[in-house]
Amino acid sequence: MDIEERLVRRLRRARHVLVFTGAGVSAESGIPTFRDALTGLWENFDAEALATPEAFARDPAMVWGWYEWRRANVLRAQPNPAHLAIAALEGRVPRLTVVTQNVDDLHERAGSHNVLHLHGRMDRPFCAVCRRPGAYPPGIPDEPEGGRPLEPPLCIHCGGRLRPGVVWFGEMLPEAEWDAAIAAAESCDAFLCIGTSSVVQPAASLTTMAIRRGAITIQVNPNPTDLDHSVSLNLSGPAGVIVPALVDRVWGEI
Ligand code: BV8
Ligand code: ZN
Repeated sequence: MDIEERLVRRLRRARHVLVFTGAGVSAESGIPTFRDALTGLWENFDAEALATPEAFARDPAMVWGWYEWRRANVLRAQPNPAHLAIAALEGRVPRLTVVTQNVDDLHERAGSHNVLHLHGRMDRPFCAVCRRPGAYPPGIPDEPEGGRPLEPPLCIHCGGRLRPGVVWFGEMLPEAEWDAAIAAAESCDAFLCIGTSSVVQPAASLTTMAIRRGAITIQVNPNPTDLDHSVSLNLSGPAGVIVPALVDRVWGEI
């Protein structure tokens, strides 16, 4: 991988590396990105409109069906070389913090620990009324391609509807994870921004926090984003190719 030697040296000296990921890091695992056009039952919807408490209140079966279809995709997917390279970093840098906007568990299945999920996790449903945790039946839901409306299960404690364990638009981020992510962005000396369009706030502000404090910031994305001219280095290409090459080049063979 062709990176200036001075940047390689700065990365190797980093005491605290923060890896910040978005939906693009799971793209090569076959998971559509958040802003990829929706398909099937939801093709006339905009993800941002579906991922809201209002949409769930208006049509719980439409929203729950969408998450079940996505959850089936994730259960069938495998971590890709980008997830594996990020997990391999854990043993190679003095301190690593992984912060993700994704609601899948592919970082964990690749071997990463203590991943900070800013937007929740799809595998942790809870009751929309009493907020107690719910549980999915074991196995992969047998969702037809393109999905279907599906009534959410009811809470065993209060009879309320279960909802996906994600943060919807207009909802607050989980406080502990968000506070930890800010602390990491304020203290890291290297920041890898991988596979995100950087349009969703406040998550996207982590990159600008790192830039402001002078950390070396590297963006990995096959497409341009608003951060192209602010980061230290843009590596344009798919995460599954770029991230393993970057980790090998800087921190040794995976
Ligand atoms: C909040 C979980 C405080 C659900 C998600 C009006 C009222 C209220 C709030 C707002 C408002 N106006 C604006 C806001 C703020 C709002 C926001 O940012 N809106 C945006 C759209 C402008 N934010 C919020 O509401 C947040 N809460 O602000 O609370 C508050 C509360 C009340 C009132 C006021 C303020 C909550 C945001 C969380 C939303 N939930 N997900 C679910 O997943 O279903 S966000 C959703 O977007 C996903 O989590 C996704 O991860 C995230 C970010 O998107 P990306 O990950 O970047 O994915 P995207 O598809 O966009 O891009 C993929 C990228 O990958 C692309 O760049 C592509 O080029 C690249 N790529 C593709 N292939 C590859 C690749 N990269 C590498 N390799 C590849 N192979
Ligand atoms: Zn309940």
